[in-house]
Amino acid sequence: MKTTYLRLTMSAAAVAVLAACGAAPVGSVSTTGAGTVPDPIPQASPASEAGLQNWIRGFRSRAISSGVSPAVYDNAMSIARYNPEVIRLDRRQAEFNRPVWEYLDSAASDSRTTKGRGLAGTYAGLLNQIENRYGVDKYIVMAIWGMESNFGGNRGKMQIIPSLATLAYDGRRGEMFSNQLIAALKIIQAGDVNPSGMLGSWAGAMGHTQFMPTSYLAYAVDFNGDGRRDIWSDDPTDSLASTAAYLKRSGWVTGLPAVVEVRLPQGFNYGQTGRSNTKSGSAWAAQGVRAIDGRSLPSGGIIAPAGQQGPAFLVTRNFMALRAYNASDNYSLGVAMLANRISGGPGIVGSFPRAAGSLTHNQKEEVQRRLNRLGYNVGEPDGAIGENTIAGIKAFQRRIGVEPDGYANTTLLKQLQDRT
Ligand SMILES: [Ca+2]
Repeated sequence: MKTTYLRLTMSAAAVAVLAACGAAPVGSVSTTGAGTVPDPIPQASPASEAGLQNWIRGFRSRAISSGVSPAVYDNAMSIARYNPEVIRLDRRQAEFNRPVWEYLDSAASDSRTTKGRGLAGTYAGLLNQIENRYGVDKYIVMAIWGMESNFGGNRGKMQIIPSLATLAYDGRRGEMFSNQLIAALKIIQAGDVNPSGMLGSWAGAMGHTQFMPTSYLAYAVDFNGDGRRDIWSDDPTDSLASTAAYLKRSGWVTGLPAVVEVRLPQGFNYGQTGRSNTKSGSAWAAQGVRAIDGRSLPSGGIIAPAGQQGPAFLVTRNFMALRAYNASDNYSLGVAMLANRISGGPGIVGSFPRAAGSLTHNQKEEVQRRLNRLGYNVGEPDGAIGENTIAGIKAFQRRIGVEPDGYANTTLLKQLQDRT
């Protein structure tokens, strides 16, 4: 994984699984919000549907020899339909990159932080119980919840069995998805969920923290003791505890920060950067490396994801545990920064080498808020400048008599601030 740029993130547990399989992450998982009503499966060609049904008949003996009962197989696979949408998503060239700061702006945005702080209060008792049981920082668990499904708001509404069957039959990575399909069938067999209620994102990631079926089998827990490991319900209890269990099993060390933002001394040799080039905290300190907040340094490696013009971070063993969840430095950094902000911290203190005049994610949200306040109705602020926002900007620009180029930059923000 390059450190300066990142792929558009897909569900974390899914990436971990794909990485474990030696496959590249496949890009954004588009989900359409939580709920119990699954998205309808689009119409497939008769040949594709017949091909899948034939494949299902052939796959039966393998599933049964893997431990799935014939009755569970036949019942669950009776809802499998060829889903051309998942094939389209799987084949999409989704590796368009964006600068690390844009990713981190979005990961630890004001709106996500505010929502996370509110929910950290709502679920304070539960979060403390989970932290006590697993020894994993509750704000890290909150941050993963925020990153994976916007705190449960985007858990995915596609039926997992049809998606995985389609991907196993016709996907680029049939063997990996075949294994996920067998794992999904075992989850159904264990009685945790029924086939039609097993919903998630297009590539099989499920629940509040987007577990792939194999991750679920390995790590999911029944924290509320009702006999089911239920990551699909609106109640996030089992999902959040399962996430903590996953990190604990991935080597999380209680009380150790995952990331410490540092200031590097003049003349620092950047050849030493890299998460795997670990040194003791005192060895880094002897070179003049200092934590931004002045605390003593733990051992770890130093990463500078935007090079010497940007901020630097000391990353520890717990950063590696986050990478076990999703094998991306930027994802892990985003989780750590969102956790920092939800807990009341400042987020990243250093500044990235942004192009002059460009807006941060939070400033883009501010543009949208101010446009709404002026009556342009650009929708709920999300920091993504889309068609509605551009139309609103142009209308505003026409009103104030400047060139209506629809571009959101610091000049535009200033013009809005002056009028709202
Ligand atoms: Ca439960």
